[in-house]
Amino acid sequence: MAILSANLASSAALALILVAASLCLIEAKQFGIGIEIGSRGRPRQREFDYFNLALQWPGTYCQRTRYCCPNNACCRGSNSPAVFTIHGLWPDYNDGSWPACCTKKSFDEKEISTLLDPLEKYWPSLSCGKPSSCHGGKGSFWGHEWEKHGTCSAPVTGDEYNYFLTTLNVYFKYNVTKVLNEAGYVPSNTEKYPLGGIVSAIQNAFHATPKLVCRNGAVEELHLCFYKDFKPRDCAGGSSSSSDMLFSGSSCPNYISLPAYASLGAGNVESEVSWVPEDVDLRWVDRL
Ligand code: U2P
Repeated sequence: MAILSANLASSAALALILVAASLCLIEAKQFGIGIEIGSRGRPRQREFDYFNLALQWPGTYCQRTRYCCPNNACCRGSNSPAVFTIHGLWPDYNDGSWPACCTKKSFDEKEISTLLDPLEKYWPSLSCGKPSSCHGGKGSFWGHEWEKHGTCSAPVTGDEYNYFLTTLNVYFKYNVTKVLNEAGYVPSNTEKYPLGGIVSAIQNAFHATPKLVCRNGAVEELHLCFYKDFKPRDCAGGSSSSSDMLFSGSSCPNYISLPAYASLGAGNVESEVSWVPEDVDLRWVDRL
């Protein structure tokens, strides 16, 4: 009898622990914390829903450049990029949140040494500032993107080399600059283009709706979204929303500009841009 009641007590305690554990998990999910407990008791990243290929428009970013240094692509003069360049490949959740800094793997530039040419051309930093790394300290733009987003993409994109290679391949396959140029949306410092026209051009080409981010009426970022097999999908949830609904909360007005790169200091004075050594910590000051 004593053994029976001891068994009953321990089963009840076990059931209580299991219920409490599953309640904790539900709560974590509801709050979008994105952390689950793995089989060995270690925190595990909640599976993300889709990829966001974030592109930046140098014509807009470079207008804010106040400091130059060798690795800031805004400072390349006539060789400065005239195409959308890569900001990052971000794993996202459908609720608008995202995981970040998912493993302890630090960035090692040696791992991507064979990709440096295309990375410098199509995934350059547009700033002299050094973004924070996930494990304290400051690092390169690529290091920041890998540690913050690449480590969370790893279940699909694998190691550092494959994260950068995959991102370049998706970028080349879905050439937004070409699509827009062919539809007549060419860089201009005088024209304004209808937001709906730009969105439609991309929808027609890729059969998915992008997200645009503007600053002072100019395109600053354009996001293309993908399922985890890299088939295009809408960036804003729901596939049948009209452009009007999708862009009602957008940072872009109905008519937007796609500024051409203007040599630094043009319109102002060349001396407004000062050159600084590579290792100075500007904390992204020229992006603010
Ligand atoms: O949008 C401002 C910054 O928030 C981060 N962001 C935004 C959307 C998203 O899906 N994922 C994400 O991380 C970006 O931070 P970064 O990668 O530049 O550190 C973005 O710049």
